Amino acid sequence: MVLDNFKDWKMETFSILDKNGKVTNKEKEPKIDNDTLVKMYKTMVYTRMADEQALKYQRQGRMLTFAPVKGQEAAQVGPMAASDKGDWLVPAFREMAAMLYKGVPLQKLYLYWYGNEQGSHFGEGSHILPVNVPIGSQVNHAAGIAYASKLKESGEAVIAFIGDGGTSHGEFHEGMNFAGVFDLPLVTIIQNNHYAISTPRSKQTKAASLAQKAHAYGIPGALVDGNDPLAMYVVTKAALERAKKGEGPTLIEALTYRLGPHTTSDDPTIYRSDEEVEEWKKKDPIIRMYKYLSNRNLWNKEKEETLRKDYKKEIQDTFKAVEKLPAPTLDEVFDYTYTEMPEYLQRQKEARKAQAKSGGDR
Ligand SMILES: Cc1ncc(C[n+]2csc(CCOP(=O)(O)OP(=O)(O)O)c2C)c(N)n1
Ligand SMILES: [Mg+2]
Repeated sequence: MVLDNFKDWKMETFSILDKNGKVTNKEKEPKIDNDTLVKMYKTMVYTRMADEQALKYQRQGRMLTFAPVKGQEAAQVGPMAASDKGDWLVPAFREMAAMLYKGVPLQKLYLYWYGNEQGSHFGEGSHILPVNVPIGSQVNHAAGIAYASKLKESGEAVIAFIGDGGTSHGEFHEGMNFAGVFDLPLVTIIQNNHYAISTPRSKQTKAASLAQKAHAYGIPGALVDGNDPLAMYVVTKAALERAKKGEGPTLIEALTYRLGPHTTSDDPTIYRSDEEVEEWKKKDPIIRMYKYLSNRNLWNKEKEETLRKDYKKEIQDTFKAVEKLPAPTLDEVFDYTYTEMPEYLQRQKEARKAQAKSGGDR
Protein backbone atom coordinates (compact mmCIF):
# COMPACT_ATOMS: atom_id res chain seq x y z
CA MET A 1 0.00 0.00 0.00
CA VAL A 2 0.91 3.63 -0.27
CA LEU A 3 2.64 3.80 3.13
CA ASP A 4 4.77 0.67 2.71
CA ASN A 5 8.05 2.34 1.83
CA PHE A 6 8.18 5.14 4.32
CA LYS A 7 10.87 3.45 6.43
CA ASP A 8 13.11 2.56 3.52
CA TRP A 9 15.26 5.65 3.42
CA LYS A 10 18.16 3.74 4.87
CA MET A 11 21.25 5.21 3.31
CA GLU A 12 24.53 3.56 2.41
CA THR A 13 27.46 4.62 4.61
CA PHE A 14 30.13 6.37 2.56
CA SER A 15 33.73 5.41 3.36
CA ILE A 16 37.15 5.35 1.70
CA LEU A 17 39.42 3.69 4.27
CA ASP A 18 38.72 0.46 6.08
CA LYS A 19 39.67 0.10 9.73
CA ASN A 20 43.21 -0.89 8.75
CA GLY A 21 43.74 2.28 6.76
CA LYS A 22 43.45 0.43 3.45
CA VAL A 23 41.79 2.28 0.58
CA THR A 24 38.63 0.40 -0.33
CA ASN A 25 37.16 3.11 -2.54
CA LYS A 26 40.05 3.99 -4.86
CA GLU A 27 37.80 5.93 -7.21
CA LYS A 28 36.83 8.40 -4.48
CA GLU A 29 40.23 8.69 -2.75
CA PRO A 30 40.86 12.46 -2.58
CA LYS A 31 44.00 14.07 -3.93
CA ILE A 32 45.10 15.82 -0.76
CA ASP A 33 48.64 17.20 -0.73
CA ASN A 34 51.10 15.51 1.63
CA ASP A 35 51.46 18.49 3.98
CA THR A 36 47.72 18.62 4.53
CA LEU A 37 47.51 14.87 5.14
CA VAL A 38 50.26 15.12 7.73
CA LYS A 39 48.62 18.17 9.31
CA MET A 40 45.37 16.23 9.60
CA TYR A 41 47.14 13.37 11.34
CA LYS A 42 49.21 15.59 13.63
CA THR A 43 46.10 17.50 14.72
CA MET A 44 44.40 14.22 15.55
CA VAL A 45 47.34 13.12 17.70
CA TYR A 46 47.67 16.51 19.35
CA THR A 47 43.96 16.51 20.15
CA ARG A 48 44.09 12.99 21.55
CA MET A 49 47.02 13.82 23.80
CA ALA A 50 45.59 17.17 24.95
CA ASP A 51 42.28 15.44 25.58
CA GLU A 52 43.73 12.65 27.71
CA GLN A 53 45.84 15.15 29.59
CA ALA A 54 42.81 17.37 30.30
CA LEU A 55 41.00 14.43 31.84
CA LYS A 56 43.99 13.81 34.12
CA TYR A 57 44.15 17.47 35.16
CA GLN A 58 40.46 17.38 36.02
CA ARG A 59 40.94 14.24 38.11
CA GLN A 60 43.80 15.98 39.90
CA GLY A 61 41.41 18.82 40.76
CA ARG A 62 43.23 21.25 38.51
CA MET A 63 40.63 21.60 35.71
CA LEU A 64 37.00 22.64 36.27
CA THR A 65 35.37 20.17 33.88
CA PHE A 66 35.96 18.80 30.39
CA ALA A 67 34.05 17.19 27.50
CA PRO A 68 36.36 14.61 25.91
CA VAL A 69 36.59 14.23 22.15
CA LYS A 70 38.50 10.94 22.12
CA GLY A 71 37.40 8.83 19.15
CA GLN A 72 35.77 11.65 17.18
CA GLU A 73 38.90 13.33 15.79
CA ALA A 74 38.43 12.26 12.16
CA ALA A 75 34.85 13.53 11.99
CA GLN A 76 36.23 16.99 12.77
CA VAL A 77 39.61 17.14 11.07
CA GLY A 78 38.33 15.87 7.70
CA PRO A 79 35.79 18.70 7.32
CA MET A 80 38.25 21.34 8.51
CA ALA A 81 40.86 20.24 5.98
CA ALA A 82 38.20 20.54 3.29
CA SER A 83 37.27 24.10 4.28
CA ASP A 84 38.82 27.39 3.24
CA LYS A 85 40.34 29.84 5.68
CA GLY A 86 37.40 32.23 5.42
CA ASP A 87 34.77 29.58 6.06
CA TRP A 88 33.09 29.74 9.45
CA LEU A 89 33.28 27.13 12.16
CA VAL A 90 30.33 26.92 14.54
CA PRO A 91 31.22 24.31 17.16
CA ALA A 92 29.22 22.81 20.00
CA PHE A 93 31.36 21.74 22.97
CA ARG A 94 33.21 18.62 21.85
CA GLU A 95 35.02 20.04 18.82
CA MET A 96 38.56 20.37 20.09
CA ALA A 97 40.06 18.74 16.98
CA ALA A 98 38.15 21.04 14.63
CA MET A 99 39.11 24.13 16.58
CA LEU A 100 42.78 23.19 16.84
CA TYR A 101 42.91 22.44 13.11
CA LYS A 102 41.41 25.84 12.34
CA GLY A 103 44.11 27.52 14.44
CA VAL A 104 42.59 28.08 17.88
CA PRO A 105 45.51 27.80 20.32
CA LEU A 106 45.21 24.94 22.84
CA GLN A 107 45.68 27.50 25.58
CA LYS A 108 42.30 29.04 24.70
CA LEU A 109 40.52 25.70 24.92
CA TYR A 110 42.14 24.84 28.22
CA LEU A 111 41.24 28.30 29.50
CA TYR A 112 37.60 27.71 28.60
CA TRP A 113 37.39 24.45 30.54
CA TYR A 114 39.36 26.06 33.34
CA GLY A 115 36.48 28.53 33.71
CA ASN A 116 38.17 31.57 32.23
CA GLU A 117 36.19 33.75 29.78
CA GLN A 118 39.36 34.54 27.88
CA GLY A 119 39.10 31.03 26.49
CA SER A 120 36.19 32.20 24.34
CA HIS A 121 37.98 35.11 22.71
CA PHE A 122 39.90 34.31 19.54
CA GLY A 123 40.53 37.87 18.43
CA GLU A 124 38.80 40.16 15.96
CA GLY A 125 38.23 38.77 12.49
CA SER A 126 38.23 35.16 13.64
CA HIS A 127 35.66 33.06 11.83
CA ILE A 128 35.39 30.59 14.68
CA LEU A 129 32.65 30.77 17.29
CA PRO A 130 33.54 29.82 20.87
CA VAL A 131 32.57 26.59 22.64
CA ASN A 132 28.77 26.63 22.87
CA VAL A 133 27.00 24.29 25.26
CA PRO A 134 23.23 24.93 24.78
CA ILE A 135 22.19 21.90 22.73
CA GLY A 136 20.71 22.64 19.33
CA SER A 137 21.55 26.35 19.30
CA GLN A 138 24.50 25.86 16.95
CA VAL A 139 22.41 25.32 13.84
CA ASN A 140 20.40 28.50 14.27
CA HIS A 141 23.55 30.53 14.84
CA ALA A 142 25.16 28.93 11.81
CA ALA A 143 22.11 29.52 9.60
CA GLY A 144 22.20 33.18 10.68
CA ILE A 145 25.85 33.52 9.72
CA ALA A 146 25.18 31.73 6.43
CA TYR A 147 22.33 34.15 5.74
CA ALA A 148 24.66 37.10 6.39
CA SER A 149 27.25 35.55 4.10
CA LYS A 150 24.66 35.26 1.35
CA LEU A 151 23.44 38.84 1.78
CA LYS A 152 26.99 40.18 1.81
CA GLU A 153 28.04 37.92 -1.06
CA SER A 154 31.17 37.14 0.93
CA GLY A 155 31.60 33.71 -0.65
CA GLU A 156 32.10 32.18 2.81
CA ALA A 157 30.38 28.98 3.84
CA VAL A 158 29.56 27.86 7.37
CA ILE A 159 30.25 24.50 8.98
CA ALA A 160 28.17 23.73 12.06
CA PHE A 161 28.60 20.78 14.40
CA ILE A 162 25.79 19.23 16.38
CA GLY A 163 25.35 15.92 18.20
CA ASP A 164 22.84 13.11 17.62
CA GLY A 165 20.96 14.34 20.69
CA GLY A 166 20.95 17.87 19.32
CA THR A 167 18.84 16.79 16.35
CA SER A 168 15.87 16.31 18.69
CA HIS A 169 15.87 20.02 19.51
CA GLY A 170 13.55 22.43 17.73
CA GLU A 171 16.44 24.68 16.84
CA PHE A 172 18.00 22.02 14.67
CA HIS A 173 14.84 21.89 12.60
CA GLU A 174 14.38 25.66 12.53
CA GLY A 175 17.92 26.28 11.35
CA MET A 176 17.93 23.51 8.74
CA ASN A 177 14.54 24.48 7.40
CA PHE A 178 15.50 28.14 7.14
CA ALA A 179 18.79 27.29 5.43
CA GLY A 180 16.98 25.04 2.96
CA VAL A 181 14.33 27.60 2.05
CA PHE A 182 16.91 30.34 1.43
CA ASP A 183 19.60 28.15 -0.18
CA LEU A 184 22.10 29.21 2.45
CA PRO A 185 25.78 28.18 2.34
CA LEU A 186 25.56 25.89 5.36
CA VAL A 187 27.08 22.48 5.99
CA THR A 188 25.70 20.85 9.13
CA ILE A 189 27.65 17.92 10.51
CA ILE A 190 25.88 15.69 12.98
CA GLN A 191 28.44 13.78 14.97
CA ASN A 192 26.43 10.71 15.77
CA ASN A 193 28.55 9.34 18.60
CA HIS A 194 25.64 7.08 19.54
CA TYR A 195 24.82 8.73 22.86
CA ALA A 196 23.46 11.96 24.29
CA ILE A 197 24.92 11.57 27.76
CA SER A 198 23.25 8.21 28.63
CA THR A 199 20.45 8.37 26.03
CA PRO A 200 21.24 5.99 23.16
CA ARG A 201 20.69 6.96 19.54
CA SER A 202 17.76 4.49 19.36
CA LYS A 203 15.84 6.63 21.85
CA GLN A 204 16.55 9.82 19.92
CA THR A 205 14.47 9.17 16.83
CA LYS A 206 12.60 6.38 15.13
CA ALA A 207 14.16 7.40 11.80
CA ALA A 208 16.57 4.87 10.25
CA SER A 209 19.25 7.55 9.96
CA LEU A 210 19.72 11.15 11.03
CA ALA A 211 20.98 12.04 7.56
CA GLN A 212 17.61 11.16 6.04
CA LYS A 213 16.11 14.16 7.84
CA ALA A 214 17.63 16.14 4.95
CA HIS A 215 14.80 14.87 2.74
CA ALA A 216 12.30 16.90 4.71
CA TYR A 217 14.30 20.07 4.08
CA GLY A 218 14.63 19.36 0.38
CA ILE A 219 18.43 19.19 0.59
CA PRO A 220 21.05 16.46 0.15
CA GLY A 221 21.93 14.30 3.13
CA ALA A 222 24.93 11.97 3.48
CA LEU A 223 25.69 9.15 5.86
CA VAL A 224 29.45 8.91 6.34
CA ASP A 225 31.90 6.79 8.30
CA GLY A 226 32.88 9.49 10.78
CA ASN A 227 36.05 7.64 11.81
CA ASP A 228 37.35 7.91 8.26
CA PRO A 229 39.07 11.28 7.82
CA LEU A 230 39.24 10.94 4.03
CA ALA A 231 35.56 10.16 3.66
CA MET A 232 34.68 13.13 5.88
CA TYR A 233 36.98 15.30 3.75
CA VAL A 234 35.42 14.24 0.46
CA VAL A 235 31.80 14.65 1.52
CA THR A 236 32.39 18.01 3.22
CA LYS A 237 34.33 19.29 0.19
CA ALA A 238 31.39 18.43 -2.08
CA ALA A 239 28.96 20.07 0.34
CA LEU A 240 31.09 23.24 0.53
CA GLU A 241 31.27 23.43 -3.24
CA ARG A 242 27.50 23.22 -3.45
CA ALA A 243 27.17 25.87 -0.75
CA LYS A 244 29.50 28.26 -2.53
CA LYS A 245 27.72 27.84 -5.85
CA GLY A 246 24.53 29.04 -4.16
CA GLU A 247 22.95 25.59 -4.25
CA GLY A 248 22.16 25.57 -0.55
CA PRO A 249 22.85 23.53 2.57
CA THR A 250 23.83 19.89 3.10
CA LEU A 251 23.30 17.64 6.08
CA ILE A 252 26.06 15.16 6.92
CA GLU A 253 25.73 12.44 9.52
CA ALA A 254 29.12 11.24 10.73
CA LEU A 255 28.92 7.81 12.35
CA THR A 256 31.43 7.84 15.17
CA TYR A 257 31.80 6.97 18.83
CA ARG A 258 32.73 8.79 22.00
CA LEU A 259 35.38 6.53 23.54
CA GLY A 260 35.51 8.49 26.78
CA PRO A 261 32.88 9.76 29.21
CA HIS A 262 30.33 12.41 28.21
CA THR A 263 32.06 14.85 30.53
CA THR A 264 34.21 14.48 33.60
CA SER A 265 31.05 14.08 35.71
CA ASP A 266 29.77 11.07 33.76
CA ASP A 267 30.33 7.34 34.32
CA PRO A 268 29.61 5.63 30.98
CA THR A 269 30.01 2.12 32.41
CA ILE A 270 26.48 2.53 33.84
CA TYR A 271 24.80 2.67 30.43
CA ARG A 272 27.07 0.95 27.89
CA SER A 273 29.00 -2.31 27.75
CA ASP A 274 32.76 -2.83 27.68
CA GLU A 275 32.28 -5.02 24.58
CA GLU A 276 30.70 -2.14 22.70
CA VAL A 277 33.57 0.18 23.60
CA GLU A 278 36.13 -2.47 22.60
CA GLU A 279 34.46 -2.84 19.18
CA TRP A 280 34.78 0.88 18.56
CA LYS A 281 38.38 0.98 19.76
CA LYS A 282 39.16 -1.26 16.78
CA LYS A 283 37.86 1.52 14.54
CA ASP A 284 40.03 4.20 16.16
CA PRO A 285 40.49 6.97 13.57
CA ILE A 286 44.07 7.69 14.64
CA ILE A 287 45.23 4.13 14.01
CA ARG A 288 43.49 4.19 10.64
CA MET A 289 45.12 7.44 9.55
CA TYR A 290 48.51 6.31 10.86
CA LYS A 291 48.32 3.19 8.70
CA TYR A 292 47.19 5.13 5.64
CA LEU A 293 50.08 7.58 6.00
CA SER A 294 52.69 4.91 6.65
CA ASN A 295 51.45 2.93 3.63
CA ARG A 296 52.18 6.05 1.61
CA ASN A 297 55.60 6.49 3.27
CA LEU A 298 54.52 9.76 4.82
CA TRP A 299 54.84 8.61 8.40
CA ASN A 300 56.77 6.13 10.54
CA LYS A 301 57.54 5.06 14.09
CA GLU A 302 60.48 7.43 14.55
CA LYS A 303 58.44 10.45 13.48
CA GLU A 304 55.65 9.33 15.78
CA GLU A 305 57.96 9.06 18.79
CA THR A 306 59.46 12.50 18.26
CA LEU A 307 56.05 14.04 17.69
CA ARG A 308 54.57 12.59 20.86
CA LYS A 309 57.57 13.65 22.91
CA ASP A 310 57.33 17.23 21.64
CA TYR A 311 53.57 17.39 22.07
CA LYS A 312 53.73 16.07 25.62
CA LYS A 313 55.96 18.91 26.67
CA GLU A 314 54.01 21.52 24.70
CA ILE A 315 50.70 20.40 26.22
CA GLN A 316 52.04 20.36 29.76
CA ASP A 317 53.66 23.78 29.34
CA THR A 318 50.41 25.15 27.95
CA PHE A 319 48.43 24.01 30.96
CA LYS A 320 51.00 25.30 33.42
CA ALA A 321 50.75 28.70 31.71
CA VAL A 322 46.96 28.59 32.06
CA GLU A 323 47.29 27.89 35.78
CA LYS A 324 49.58 30.88 36.20
CA LEU A 325 47.19 33.38 34.59
CA PRO A 326 45.18 35.64 36.91
CA ALA A 327 41.69 34.38 37.77
CA PRO A 328 38.85 35.98 35.77
CA THR A 329 36.91 38.76 37.44
CA LEU A 330 33.17 38.74 38.03
CA ASP A 331 32.80 41.51 35.43
CA GLU A 332 34.12 39.19 32.74
CA VAL A 333 31.35 36.68 33.37
CA PHE A 334 28.79 39.31 32.36
CA ASP A 335 30.55 41.65 30.00
CA TYR A 336 30.93 39.76 26.74
CA THR A 337 27.48 38.59 25.67
CA TYR A 338 26.16 41.93 24.39
CA THR A 339 27.78 45.07 23.01
CA GLU A 340 25.42 47.01 25.28
CA MET A 341 24.37 45.11 28.36
CA PRO A 342 20.57 44.85 28.73
CA GLU A 343 19.10 46.22 31.90
CA TYR A 344 18.11 42.86 33.35
CA LEU A 345 21.68 41.63 33.05
CA GLN A 346 22.98 44.84 34.56
CA ARG A 347 20.71 44.19 37.56
CA GLN A 348 21.96 40.60 37.85
CA LYS A 349 25.54 41.79 37.71
CA GLU A 350 25.01 44.35 40.48
CA ALA A 351 23.18 41.81 42.63
CA ARG A 352 25.92 39.24 42.16
CA LYS A 353 28.57 41.81 42.99
CA ALA A 354 26.77 42.77 46.19
CA GLN A 355 26.46 39.10 47.08
CA ALA A 356 30.14 38.52 46.43
CA LYS A 357 31.02 41.50 48.62
CA SER A 358 28.97 40.28 51.54
CA GLY A 359 30.05 36.66 51.12
CA GLY A 360 33.67 37.50 50.65
CA ASP A 361 34.16 35.68 47.33
CA ARG A 362 35.29 37.43 44.14
C1 LIG B 1 19.39 23.11 25.91
C2 LIG B 1 20.19 22.14 26.70
N1 LIG B 1 19.58 21.12 27.34
C3 LIG B 1 20.31 20.23 28.05
C4 LIG B 1 21.68 20.36 28.14
C5 LIG B 1 22.50 19.34 28.92
N2 LIG B 1 23.28 18.52 27.99
C6 LIG B 1 24.58 18.75 27.78
S1 LIG B 1 25.23 17.74 26.63
C7 LIG B 1 23.77 16.92 26.44
C8 LIG B 1 23.67 15.77 25.46
C9 LIG B 1 24.06 16.14 24.09
O1 LIG B 1 24.10 15.01 23.29
P1 LIG B 1 24.55 15.08 21.78
O2 LIG B 1 23.80 16.18 21.10
O3 LIG B 1 24.43 13.74 21.20
O4 LIG B 1 26.07 15.55 21.84
P2 LIG B 1 27.32 14.78 22.49
O5 LIG B 1 27.33 15.15 23.95
O6 LIG B 1 27.12 13.33 22.30
O7 LIG B 1 28.51 15.30 21.80
C10 LIG B 1 22.79 17.46 27.26
C11 LIG B 1 21.41 16.98 27.34
C12 LIG B 1 22.27 21.44 27.45
N3 LIG B 1 23.59 21.62 27.44
N4 LIG B 1 21.51 22.29 26.73
MG1 LIG C 1 25.93 12.30 20.97
